[in-house]
Amino acid sequence: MATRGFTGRRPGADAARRLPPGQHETLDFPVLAKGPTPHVDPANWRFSIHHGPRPVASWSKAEFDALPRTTWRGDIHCVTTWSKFGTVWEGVSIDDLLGAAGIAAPTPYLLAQSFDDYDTNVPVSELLGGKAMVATHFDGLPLAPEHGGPARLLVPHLYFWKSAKWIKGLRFTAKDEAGFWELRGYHMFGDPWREQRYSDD
Ligand SMILES: Nc1nc2c(c(=O)[nH]1)N[C@H]1C(S)=C(S)[C@@H](COP(=O)(O)O)O[C@H]1N2
Ligand SMILES: [Mo]
Repeated sequence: MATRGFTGRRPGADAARRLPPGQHETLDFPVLAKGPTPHVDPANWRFSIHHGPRPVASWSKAEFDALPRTTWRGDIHCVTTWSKFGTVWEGVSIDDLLGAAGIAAPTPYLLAQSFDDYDTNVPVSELLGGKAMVATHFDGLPLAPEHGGPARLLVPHLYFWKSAKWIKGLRFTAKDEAGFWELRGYHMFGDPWREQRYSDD
């Protein structure tokens, strides 16, 4: 633990074990997005699930806030090579979301869709079993707008572009359909431990 946090030096044993290949630790929380932070008013916010074009379930902010809550602590990894250790997130797990909707996943794939016309594809199996949530809080505070507030997807075991900020819903798709960055050369799956940065990795 002694060398944790001393950036610019060789990582200590703990950091080395926690860092996927080609990554380094950062103590900041960098902000990255394809465009400016969209204005998302929590009063009008709705979260919806679609199966293809068909609406399946939808929640207002108040309804969403009444769903069962989950906390997750761990490390996140951005494809631009920073990793951040020991982040703490709170929100609604995808398991609890589907449970509240009263459905089982109707297809093996989905697109997370955002208010800034961003989307990203994730296999449903990577979101279930407590592996992902729609996060509303970071480090005990409501998620800041630049980090995706009021709510973002959190899929911490995949590169962070899969964690769609300003999320408005999930759309189940029959096939694995490429999202915004996946259409622009990024990997369809994005496992940091297998260094799946670009489509041919
Ligand atoms: N809606 C939306 N979500 C997004 C993005 C975006 O442009 N729009 N960028 C992605 C990328 S490329 C990264 S690395 C992370 C950055 O999250 P952060 O700004 O909280 O660090 O958000 C991801 N989620
Ligand atoms: Mo990114």
